[in-house]
Amino acid sequence: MHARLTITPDIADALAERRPVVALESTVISHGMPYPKNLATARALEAEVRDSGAVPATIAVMDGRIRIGLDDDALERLASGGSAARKLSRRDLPIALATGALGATTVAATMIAARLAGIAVFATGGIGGVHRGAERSFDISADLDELARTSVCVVCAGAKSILDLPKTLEVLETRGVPVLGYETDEFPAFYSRRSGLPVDQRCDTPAQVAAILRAKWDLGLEGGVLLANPIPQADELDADAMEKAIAQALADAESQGVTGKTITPHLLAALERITQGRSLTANMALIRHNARVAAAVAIALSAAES
Ligand code: PSU
Ligand code: MN
Repeated sequence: MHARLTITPDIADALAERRPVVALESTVISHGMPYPKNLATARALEAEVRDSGAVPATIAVMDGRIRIGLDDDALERLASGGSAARKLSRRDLPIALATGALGATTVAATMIAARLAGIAVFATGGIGGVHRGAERSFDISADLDELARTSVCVVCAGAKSILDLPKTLEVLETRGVPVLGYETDEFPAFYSRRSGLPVDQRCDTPAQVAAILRAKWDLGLEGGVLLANPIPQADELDADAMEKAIAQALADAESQGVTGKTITPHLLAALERITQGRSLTANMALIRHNARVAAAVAIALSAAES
């Protein structure tokens, strides 16, 4: 085991026996949703993974250690603390470990931790990407660089259109990240199933996804694969109404001068207010769906390995 990791016994056993494990991030808990719905969601995600036949591994940083698997106390601490936890991306991990700060891991930092632990599949809600206006702000999430370099399959519901989706897909192409659609030909736009933008390959079964992961990593092509899984139809929000809500949230952030790592949490909270909680309900539904699909992929991958 890596010296900087603390892995719970159930996860360590599963990894040693090459049973399927699914990593889960913690920024969505601390910065993406309000307490106590975030705690309920974190627990529901673990249950989805378990009920689907894999072992959940929620990841965070506490007391100078990367924790792979959080017990009830740790989850509560993270969920109730809100933004008392630092939002950790690649650059922040060493600082949090050395200072002992409480830290929630973003997609980028969760990928790093999962890779160190030997976990190949990770479920989240939405990834960070190229922000609208990035040609002026240079705001491009470190999640994209991480996908380029760290060998983990990330299951998400696409990206919110608070981001510039065509530019996000361009960067993923440049950086060599395969973008797969789960039962879809289109890259989903988080609250909506469609964006009008194509994925590189549609996959209709977990085995098809696993075959692409195997092929990539067999070739020695380091780096992640993005599996985009659309929000379930019943939970989808109206695309035009969301576009208006997003425009309002962006204007609100701009007038308040919000930039850098605080912008994504700020926009998520603004959207929740503007949609009177409907964005939060949709977020909880899609992330649970992603946890189920990630478990199925982890099972297919471990079957292919044995
Ligand atoms: N997008 C969402 N919900 C989230 C995030 C992004 O729809 O919770 C979080 C994830 O943890 C993601 C991070 O990795 O925000 C990206 O932040 P930034 O754009 O600062 O890299
Ligand atoms: Mn950013």
